[in-house]
Amino acid sequence: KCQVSYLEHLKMANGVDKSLNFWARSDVQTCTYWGAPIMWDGMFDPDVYDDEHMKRNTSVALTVFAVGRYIDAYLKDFLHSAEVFFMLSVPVTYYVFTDVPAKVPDMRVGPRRKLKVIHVKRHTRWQDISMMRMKAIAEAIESEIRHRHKYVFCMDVDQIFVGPFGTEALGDSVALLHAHFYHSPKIQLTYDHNPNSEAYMRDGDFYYHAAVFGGSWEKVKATTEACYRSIMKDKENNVEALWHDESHLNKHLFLHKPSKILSPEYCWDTGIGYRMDIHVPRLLWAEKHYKSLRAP
Ligand code: 2GW
Ligand code: MN
Repeated sequence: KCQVSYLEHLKMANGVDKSLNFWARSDVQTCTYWGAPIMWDGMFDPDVYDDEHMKRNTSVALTVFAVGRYIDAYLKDFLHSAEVFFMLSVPVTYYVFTDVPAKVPDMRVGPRRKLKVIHVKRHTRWQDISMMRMKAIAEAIESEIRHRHKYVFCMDVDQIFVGPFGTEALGDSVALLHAHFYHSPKIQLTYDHNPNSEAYMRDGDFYYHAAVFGGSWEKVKATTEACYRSIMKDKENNVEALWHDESHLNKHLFLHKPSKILSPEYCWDTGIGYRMDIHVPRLLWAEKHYKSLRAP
């Protein structure tokens, strides 16, 4: 399944990723044709990653948006579970973007962890709430995050950590395989198929889920800025990509290949049912209450 040779792997996997065992899993694809590891349980020793990142004094920013009804519906469970499972070996700052700072749970976080609240305005259309995250993240990286953290992860709030989501997930540019499409033939991938949109794609590598992406602050800044620019161009042209920011993210990551990919273990939907290749679910989709949450 791997299309690059043993030597090429060792050349391309830098630093701590050299410790990966690409052959530990024969049931799934563990690397891309451009040499990026696809992280499946069994391929890595989490302690090796923790030791290395502790040595390097790595610190991580985790951005999450909770606007309107999503504050009460999801934020508390997201943050509480992140305290138990998200990158416990390194300092972490949660950046919570919200329209009502007073409603952010007043919680005590672990000793090397911080919670910062950033006030954002609430867009009327939910599509804009989702898409405009790109702009707000880019601005927060520029004004604050880049001075404090080497890495940034950006996540949807409607999910719950249920297993270790550790430093093995860190990399220069990190994307996640969408749980619904990791076995799908390319023809079924829901890229944007409208040639008038900036997100238009005729071909792709994988279908990435916008619920989790990350990387060095430089790469995440470049990615979020590029997506925001494309979103605004689409607005000028009166088009909207099929899956909003996710379509733009997929286009960007097709043109700028991620250096590390996370398996759907890192964002699993239990609605799919049992899958033999999902050994350790680490983050789960929370239940959607579309009727109440998406009502006008
Ligand atoms: C979004 C849709 C409908 C109604 C409300 C909202 C909404 C989203 C909201 O009222 N308040 C809010 O804070 N959000 C934020 O946007 C929140 O962080 C949420 O997790 C994120 C994306 O919306 P979500 O999770 O409802 O959309 P999904 O799970 O279908 O997300 C995928 O597709 C989106 C684009 O349509 C994004 O690309 C997202 O990253 C994908 O996971
Ligand atoms: Mn979501």
